[in-house]
Amino acid sequence: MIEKLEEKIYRALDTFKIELPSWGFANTGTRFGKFIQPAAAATVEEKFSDASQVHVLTGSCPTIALHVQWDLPNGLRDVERVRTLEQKHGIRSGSINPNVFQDQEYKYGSVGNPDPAIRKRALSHILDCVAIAGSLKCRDISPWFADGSNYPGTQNMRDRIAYFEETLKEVHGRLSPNQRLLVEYKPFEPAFYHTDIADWGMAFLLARAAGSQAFVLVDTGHHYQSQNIEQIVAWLLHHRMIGGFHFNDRRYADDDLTLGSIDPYQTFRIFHEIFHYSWQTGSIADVAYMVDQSHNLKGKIEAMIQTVCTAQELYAKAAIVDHALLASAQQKCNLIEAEECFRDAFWQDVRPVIREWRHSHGVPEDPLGAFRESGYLEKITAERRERNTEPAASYA
Ligand code: RM4
Ligand code: MN
Ligand code: MN
Repeated sequence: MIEKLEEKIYRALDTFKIELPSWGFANTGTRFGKFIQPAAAATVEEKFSDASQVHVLTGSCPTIALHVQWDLPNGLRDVERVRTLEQKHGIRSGSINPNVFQDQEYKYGSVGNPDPAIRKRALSHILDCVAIAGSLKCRDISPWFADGSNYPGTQNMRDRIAYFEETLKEVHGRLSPNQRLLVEYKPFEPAFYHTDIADWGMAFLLARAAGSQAFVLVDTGHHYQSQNIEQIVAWLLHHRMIGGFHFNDRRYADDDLTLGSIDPYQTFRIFHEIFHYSWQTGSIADVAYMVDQSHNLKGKIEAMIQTVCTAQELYAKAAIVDHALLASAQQKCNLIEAEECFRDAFWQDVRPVIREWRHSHGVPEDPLGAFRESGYLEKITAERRERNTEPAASYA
């Protein structure tokens, strides 16, 4: 029995890759202020360097998500530089994130803006992102739209749906056959009355309208309180419309807290849906696992290592659910048996097996401890301290 669990965990972790966000290594904060960290990354080179530390120590984070405006401010002209960084730091560029929420022009929206010139500007930026993704050989273009309005009656919501459909179709038309468009939703913030893509249903319909290479991206922090996220995942799996995740945890809103710090059972339940789907259908769900967290109080690299380790633990727990037993208990409506089978996996201490797995893959058994001993933090603190006295222009 023990042997079998180990095998399941090894198999699961062997293929579990987690993408890190470049913006998670930079100085960020709340709208009330930023607490500057002397070791924060300010350049794309520093972001690559920090992300590569997490990969070296965990062996599970071979890609870094890039925000074009922050990381490739000169667009395609910065691609060569990024390629050099990929080589130098041994990690690749992952999802390419357009940024159509920060410029003054986007005050009343980007793709949903009533002004056709601004919609065009947003489209052209997203198309640049498709081209950047193409030349960096990245599969996913992952836009998040801040579009919405703050007061009832001030915008035509139906018109804006049509604008989104139109633009996303155009973007989709430029994808190469291996690329995907991931449509992310968020219920509110920065818009506080209506948000154009507020939930998974809207994202689903827009992705459908865009074309067959468009899928939904689930950011775990982008839901109302107590929403059943695993049920959303189940629906998206059923329709083969799930493209990926932005992982983080939340207590109140889009809090960007460390995954599993508030509700690890939630993450376990999401992973379970994915494993159970694979077990039942015999097909692996093609899901991109990405972190979307900005830690403004915790040390950024340490928090990322913590996140990756937590994700691995919860993924491993979901991998050891006895699917056959669970399915038969569900079929017979043996509620206690089903629930205990489920809970049993969640409460297993998988950490000793994960430590062995790490050992067998030549990475430190304790990535956080190894990071603390590596001296990397002291080195970058000394190098970056002087420059990091003012907040950088990043709002993640
Ligand atoms: C948003 C959203 C996006 C991320 C930005 C920076 O809240 O989660 O995925 O790109 O933040
Ligand atoms: Mn996100
Ligand atoms: Mn978010």
